[in-house]
Amino acid sequence: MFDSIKAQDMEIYNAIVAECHRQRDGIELIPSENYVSAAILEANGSILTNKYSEGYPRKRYYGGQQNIDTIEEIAIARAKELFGCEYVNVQPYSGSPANMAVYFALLNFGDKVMGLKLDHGGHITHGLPISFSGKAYEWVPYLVEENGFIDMDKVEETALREKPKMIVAGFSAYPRNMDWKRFADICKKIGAYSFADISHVGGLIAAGVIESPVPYFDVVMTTTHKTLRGPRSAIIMAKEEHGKAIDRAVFPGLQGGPHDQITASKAICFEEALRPEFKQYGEQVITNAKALAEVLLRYDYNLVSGGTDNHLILVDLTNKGISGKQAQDSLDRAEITLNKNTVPYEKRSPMDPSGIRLGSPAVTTRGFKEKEMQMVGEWMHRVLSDIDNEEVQHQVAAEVKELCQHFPVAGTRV
Ligand code: DSN
Repeated sequence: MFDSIKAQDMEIYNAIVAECHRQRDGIELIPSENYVSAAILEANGSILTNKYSEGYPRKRYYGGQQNIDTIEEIAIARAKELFGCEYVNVQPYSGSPANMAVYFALLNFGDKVMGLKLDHGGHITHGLPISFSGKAYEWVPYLVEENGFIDMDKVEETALREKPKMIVAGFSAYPRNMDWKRFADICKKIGAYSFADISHVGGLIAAGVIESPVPYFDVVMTTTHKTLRGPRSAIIMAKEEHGKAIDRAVFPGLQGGPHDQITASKAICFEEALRPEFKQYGEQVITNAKALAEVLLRYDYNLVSGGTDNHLILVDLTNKGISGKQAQDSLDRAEITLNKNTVPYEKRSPMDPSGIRLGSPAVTTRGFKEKEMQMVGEWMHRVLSDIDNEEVQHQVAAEVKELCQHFPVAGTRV
């Protein structure tokens, strides 16, 4: 593999090979990451990257679109079948630009929007003051309670008082199910747009293992590379009446030519997610997250909200006397990758926060089941309870590598 790169550019070749080894030999617990199939890798690296195709199928600006139109139409049809949506735009480059397109389509600058506060599990694009979203719109945050759950009565109270033009229901670090119907009902009550950002749980919704907001919401956005296990990208789904505004916002409003190699990869990803095996995958992702949560609870780790309903776990390490950064760094040396994360009512800084965020999508793809998740929990505890002990870290790394040999990852054999 990578023979042409090797012949031409040893520096990049060496870095790719090292990354293959890292992905192959280590345990990936970042809940927004996953391993794509060999077919998706091939489409991603194909000559489709050479083409420009501004516009939409049958309505393009440049010539030579016969194959690109076919690919985009297939991607649209499969996304509609997978999520049961009326309309879909498959061109957004990724989650943040997709959210920008939704706001650009339906809001005016300065409009009031409600979103889950970032350190309570939200996302940068849900109104963080230093992001485009925070600068372009007026945000009223909603929060999780001290128990880690969103109180929907409080969300409703805030919405009735503030009358936002849109409510964003979605998260990047909330381990519990969201009450989609209640969010949509609140929006109806005040005449606000309902917008669900399901990036983290898009694959679990596609698999039918957690409830979908699509029937209730005006607009739903998902990235395609997290639990959905496709290429790095996003799609925007909506009720038919919003389709034109969203199309115009994506192109020419915000983007130029779509990345056609990614559109093809998305089409392949949707077909994979339509298979019965993907439902089993979704079920196992949740079972695995719960199995890991159980081990951590047994060792007295403080899980935000006390556990998980989905693929992710948020741990507040304050009672362990270590920070999220210390935990991330030590586990990195043990070949267990996760990310430091702020926790609700955070008292530390985002670069050295109190928590870690971890999850099961990637390890489930490579075949881990409950037994392996228990081993992961035990390894994590060994490292975290002797945080500076490099010998323990190296010992765990060796055991991790041995286990990983039995669970191959597509595209990493070099
Ligand atoms: N970076 C993504 C995550 O890890 O959740 C969100 O954009």
